[in-house]
Amino acid sequence: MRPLVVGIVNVTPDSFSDGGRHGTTEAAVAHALALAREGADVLDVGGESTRPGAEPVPAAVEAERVVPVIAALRRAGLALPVSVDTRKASVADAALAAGATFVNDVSAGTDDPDLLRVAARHGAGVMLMHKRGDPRTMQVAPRYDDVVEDVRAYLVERAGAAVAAGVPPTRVWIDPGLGFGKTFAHNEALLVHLPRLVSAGFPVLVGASRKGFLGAITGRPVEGRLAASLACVARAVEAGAHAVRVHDVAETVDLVKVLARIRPGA
Ligand code: PMM
Repeated sequence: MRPLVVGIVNVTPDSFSDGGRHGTTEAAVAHALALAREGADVLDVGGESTRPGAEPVPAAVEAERVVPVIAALRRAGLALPVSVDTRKASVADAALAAGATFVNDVSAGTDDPDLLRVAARHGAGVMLMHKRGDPRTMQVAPRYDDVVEDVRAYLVERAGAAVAAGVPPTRVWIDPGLGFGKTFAHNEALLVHLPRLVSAGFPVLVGASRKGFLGAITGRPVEGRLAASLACVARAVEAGAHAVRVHDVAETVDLVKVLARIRPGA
């Protein structure tokens, strides 16, 4: 099976890679529908930037950004699964009521103790990401004993918490959280050893799209990192990832379609 392509719909004025161009509901909806036409399997709608250095957003502001977008997508007849990228139970609750089917939480249910229960009550899936610290401070000298083992153990523990809260195990995805409290070397190690995360037994989601470590390798600014991002998608596919979270949906869909045909055993 080819991995799922999760298209990123940032509804934030300060998103690092689209600079707020989709800051209005209408623009975000149009962008989301375009990603659906390009072949996205899931749309991930987020109203709080979690890039390094970003300030937290109040729940009411975040909900005002994402809920109208999700509601409008359902009104437009969108049938794809939609995830809401939030760390807050109240935002998740409103987004799920408006038609989202997954909660993508970069804090893996640790920032808000109610979030996993809210997801379970709605029958939603969860995407649980590893991060170290919060966006304001996470890139200050992150250290691990063994980054791959630390991330794997954390995600297995958090997946257990989601299952204990009532989320069906097949709907619990885990994500190494590239760029979240990690040096460039940590990100590279997590990609090299991705099969160890896959062997944990939960579907693995990988988000490398346009991230800073790709700029460090290639010397390119955010808008020039498509090929670098696709290289990470190819690595994620090879390692057995279940899904990839990307900005460039059309190119990623082409890549995974072709790879699915030309790999040994395809
Ligand atoms: N990265 C960002 C935001 N949310 N969620 C998951 N599950 N995994 C990620 O890697 C991830 C995320 C930051 O990137 P963006 O600002 O381009 O969305």
